[in-house]
Amino acid sequence: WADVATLEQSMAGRAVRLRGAAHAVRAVGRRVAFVVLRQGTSTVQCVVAAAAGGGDAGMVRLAAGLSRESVVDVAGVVSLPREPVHGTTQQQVEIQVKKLHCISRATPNLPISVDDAARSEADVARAKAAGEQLVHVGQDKRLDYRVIDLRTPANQAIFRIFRQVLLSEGFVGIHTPKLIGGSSEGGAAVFKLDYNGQPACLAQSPQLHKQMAVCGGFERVFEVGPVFRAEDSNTHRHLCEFVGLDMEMAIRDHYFEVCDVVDRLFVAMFDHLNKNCAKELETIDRQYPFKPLKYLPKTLRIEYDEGIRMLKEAGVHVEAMGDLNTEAEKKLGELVHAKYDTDFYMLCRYPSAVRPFYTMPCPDDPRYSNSFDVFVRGEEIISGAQRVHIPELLARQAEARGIAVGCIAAYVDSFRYGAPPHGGFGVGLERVVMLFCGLGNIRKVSLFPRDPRRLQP
Ligand code: ATP
Ligand code: AMO
Repeated sequence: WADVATLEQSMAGRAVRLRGAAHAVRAVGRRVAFVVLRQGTSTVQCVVAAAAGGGDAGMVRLAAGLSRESVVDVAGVVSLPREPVHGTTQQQVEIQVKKLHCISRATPNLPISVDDAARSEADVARAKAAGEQLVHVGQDKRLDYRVIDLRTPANQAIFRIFRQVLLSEGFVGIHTPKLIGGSSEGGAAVFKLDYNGQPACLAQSPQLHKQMAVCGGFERVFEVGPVFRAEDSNTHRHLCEFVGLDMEMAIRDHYFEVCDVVDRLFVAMFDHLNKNCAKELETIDRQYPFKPLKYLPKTLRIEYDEGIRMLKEAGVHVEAMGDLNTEAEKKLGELVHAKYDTDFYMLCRYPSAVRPFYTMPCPDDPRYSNSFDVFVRGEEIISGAQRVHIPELLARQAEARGIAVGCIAAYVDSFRYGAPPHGGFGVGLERVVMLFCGLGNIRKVSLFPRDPRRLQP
């Protein structure tokens, strides 16, 4: 079996077998049919021709009758096209087909076509201005028929990037339970369920268990897994189920050791994407144009107070010692971009009052905390902090926020048996991809999005 993506002109004359989707089918009379075969983001034109004796007329008929998106096998010989191939995803070779089999026939009345779903809004607008009729498929319809929508080149590229790059810094992969006894973040946004007669919920984060793993002697742990949030309103960046990358590590001197991992992980990831995924990024840019992300070799770190000062100077009303709302965060992103020429930065030393109960207060001023958020283009992708490893302080902080210590007793107790100072962070991976590629809506980067209204497909 050969891959469409690796076909090249030097392979001319070689026999290959390919399996792919019939992206387009065109018959020319009864003697020739062209089938554009697609695998992932690549396509190749297959030529099905009847031999002079008419022996292969049946194969031409079969090809001409293929419905789009049917899965087909072809066996044939690589040849050079008569003219250079147009179209950005199509290979500069053709396949002269000797054998053709239809493996799975798609219904001839597809609810949406891949080409229609793949059209950029700019293309549709241009066609409309020129008086042409181009089908535009809205987002809801695309999500209803996600299995077809996922076949668009931009989606294929988005989900190839998604799984890449994890650090090789001695972190151990763990799996924490997703059925837990209560909220892990202290908020109300949990999906409740019945656990054989006990109240339970879907984990809002691996927070408590990743910390307990560090208490269990694993110095550095990470998890990539589902995170459940019963969000009650529709935004472009909230899902009810998303993929979280969480890490937790013992620290020696300062919580900046955790921030240093953010530096190494994300700068390496952005470099890797730009260097090794240029083709995928170009493909995404073709349908959803975006400006390349600006980032510095070492992440810019600004203190919360400095961020507040910048916003106030720009005339933005912000509450002293309060959380930043979405609008203020966006504005700060613009101010930081203008001043420091970066779209990627970290805001440190948040007020303790706006952080979860497990966050370590600053040793020099407990009104502030050893915590940070990281932003891409003015939107949050990461929250992180040093944690409280002193059980008495942890219990006090939980109570002060109205959390019954009885419900998290096992967690608090795990710090009574010797616990190293530690910290970590959580990243929303859909947000990273959405913001790196300037995609504007988290639904575009979630394979099967679960938003406050959508539970299908
Ligand atoms: P997290 O909740 O995980 O910390 P986040 O990005 O949701 O991450 P929040 O601190 O919850 O950040 O919210 C930041 C701001 O985003 C809020 O001040 C609010 O303006 C806005 N926001 C958060 N959740 C919603 C929502 N469900 N609907 C509308 N706006 C929201
Ligand atoms: P937080 O609640 O900020 O922190 O979540 C961490 C990151 O997860 C992403 N995120 C979301 N993505 C999509 N849809 C949502 N509804 C959603 N909510 C959050 C964001 C956010 O930065 N336990 C801490 C992390 C830690 O301190 O280690 C936590 O869960 O990108």
